Amino acid sequence: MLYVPFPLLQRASSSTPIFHIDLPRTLYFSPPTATMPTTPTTPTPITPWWKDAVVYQIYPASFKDSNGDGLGDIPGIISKIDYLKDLGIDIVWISPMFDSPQVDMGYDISDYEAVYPPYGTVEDMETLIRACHERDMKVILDLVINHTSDQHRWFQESRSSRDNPKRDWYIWKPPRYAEDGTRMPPTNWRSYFSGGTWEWDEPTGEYYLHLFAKEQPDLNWENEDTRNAIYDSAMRFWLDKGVDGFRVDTVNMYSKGVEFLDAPIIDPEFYEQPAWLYYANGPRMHEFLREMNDKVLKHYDAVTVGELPHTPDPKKVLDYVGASDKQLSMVFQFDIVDIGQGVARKYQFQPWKLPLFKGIVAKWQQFIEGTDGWTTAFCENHDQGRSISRFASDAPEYRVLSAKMLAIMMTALTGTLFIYQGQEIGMINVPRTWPISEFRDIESVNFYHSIAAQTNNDAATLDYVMRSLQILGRDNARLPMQWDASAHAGFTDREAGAWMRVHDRYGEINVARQVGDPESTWSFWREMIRLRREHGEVLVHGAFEGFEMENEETFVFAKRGGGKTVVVMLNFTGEEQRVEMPYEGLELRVGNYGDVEGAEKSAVGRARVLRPWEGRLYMMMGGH
Ligand code: TEU
Repeated sequence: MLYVPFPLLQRASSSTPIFHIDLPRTLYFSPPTATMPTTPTTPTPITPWWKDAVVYQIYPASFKDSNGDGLGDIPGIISKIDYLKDLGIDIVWISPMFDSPQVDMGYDISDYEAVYPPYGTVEDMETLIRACHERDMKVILDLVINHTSDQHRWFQESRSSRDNPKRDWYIWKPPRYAEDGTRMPPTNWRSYFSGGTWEWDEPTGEYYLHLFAKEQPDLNWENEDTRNAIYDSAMRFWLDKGVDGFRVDTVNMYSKGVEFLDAPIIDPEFYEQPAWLYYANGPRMHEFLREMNDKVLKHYDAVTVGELPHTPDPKKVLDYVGASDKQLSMVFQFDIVDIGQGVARKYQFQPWKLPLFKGIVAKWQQFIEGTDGWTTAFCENHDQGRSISRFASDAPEYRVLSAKMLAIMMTALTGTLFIYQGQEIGMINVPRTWPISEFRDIESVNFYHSIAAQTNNDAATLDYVMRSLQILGRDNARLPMQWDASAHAGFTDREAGAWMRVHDRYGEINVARQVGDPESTWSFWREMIRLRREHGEVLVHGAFEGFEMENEETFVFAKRGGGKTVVVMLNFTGEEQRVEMPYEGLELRVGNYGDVEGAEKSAVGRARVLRPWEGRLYMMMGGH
């Protein structure tokens, strides 16, 4: 193995930028391809505005605090719009900023038409929307309509009595009784945040359903009045204020079906069992989404990206994203972010090998080929560990290389590209040493305590839980954004610091340090976004082909489209690896080692040697 210390690599890299792209920043449309006839015989379909877009997700609590209370806010976001524009972002997605008791960080909404006061006001949101539109950027919000907060007035009414007109807006069921007369919930379903999905309501003598926290009761989509109220309050209210679409939370769980059956036992140590088979992708799901489009979305040309867990079958995914069926613009299929999760319990980390990862990427790249569906390219969000720590290496000598290697991969993938805040500077997971008391997420904290109770605080089991949380825990993505090396990473002026601990290594990994540095992860992402835009017909829209898919060390794939061919070679190890160039006549355009000229010197025929965590992108104008 050839080991080159990282600082040497940095110095060795050429001082002239490796990119020579200076295109006008016109967005949203693919440039016409070379093969496109000048006088088409059939009308050329216009690419929707959102396909070529690069989306940036903001988690309001952790992005930027403007008023020194330790919590991010909307004026803080507004102050960073130019930062996002500069990076090359087209669409800003704001995670929930609605009024909420914050049991699940705002995914428990008590009023769709109000903003959580510590984040700001509806007027602040209007200013934010305007600020984005003035810069040719779009804004999408989170649409959380599987459930509300138990503090929402709809639920308050629903639980007030069995004959309240809104009783049927939520899912209420009578108890079952065991043979000995013990009261039992209607099913054995496990909620996402540990424990069961049914909460007993003593005053009215029934259980209500909550797939997530007990403070997040599920809405009853079977009731037409409920659906119409959702369309008005959660959707039209904001579309009328100018938002350009939605990321649709848990988009496949609204139709629960009519039968409520016990789930099979796969985790015998608990009564409650994973039950998504019974509540995901239910019988009326597509009907509901068509209705939502027909009644609301189509009147606004709004984009939707649905969150689609528990759906491994490409045919089923296509049922949601076929353009002619007018349901969703695209979805986040979960295979890539589920990597490493346990089957019966999410936070029971399972080691995995690269062919699994490659197979997943290939599958969700290729499933739309020959169809009218569309896909997404993403590997991070607010529910996931950081990609460098999960899929590459966050060791000090490899962190930057890993970040850039993954940036090459992500920006070369077909579909709409989503970047999560901090990904552009290579933020990494929390250190292994952080105890559970530093974690804030209801899912992680509840899981830890449920296992502690069930094992009587068994040290080895809890250590494994902590290891799993350190890799997969949602809090990894929720640490305050690292703006600079000053106190609290420049996220807040509050003396006591942010609402959640900042990462120990913010001094090395922060925006201020990277923005002016042409060798930084941030600059690399920016240039890759520009390259993606310049070659959208192959990078955003091209056909994907994978090579040596069983190889456990490297990932080589090609993209073809618009008369262009691209080959991407990625080394997922800390050692040198030999790979084969699948096509001839390609030129090296980008490399994460920066030495584009030097990198090809060692090439012999088709053989190439990739250095640790090296990523390269080759290109040829003219297809095969
Ligand atoms: O997540 C829904 C979801 O389906 C889960 O996979 C989620 O990723 C979670 O980690 C459960 O293990 C959405 C939001 O993204 C999440 O933040 C919310 O907590 C959840 O809905 C409830 O609204």
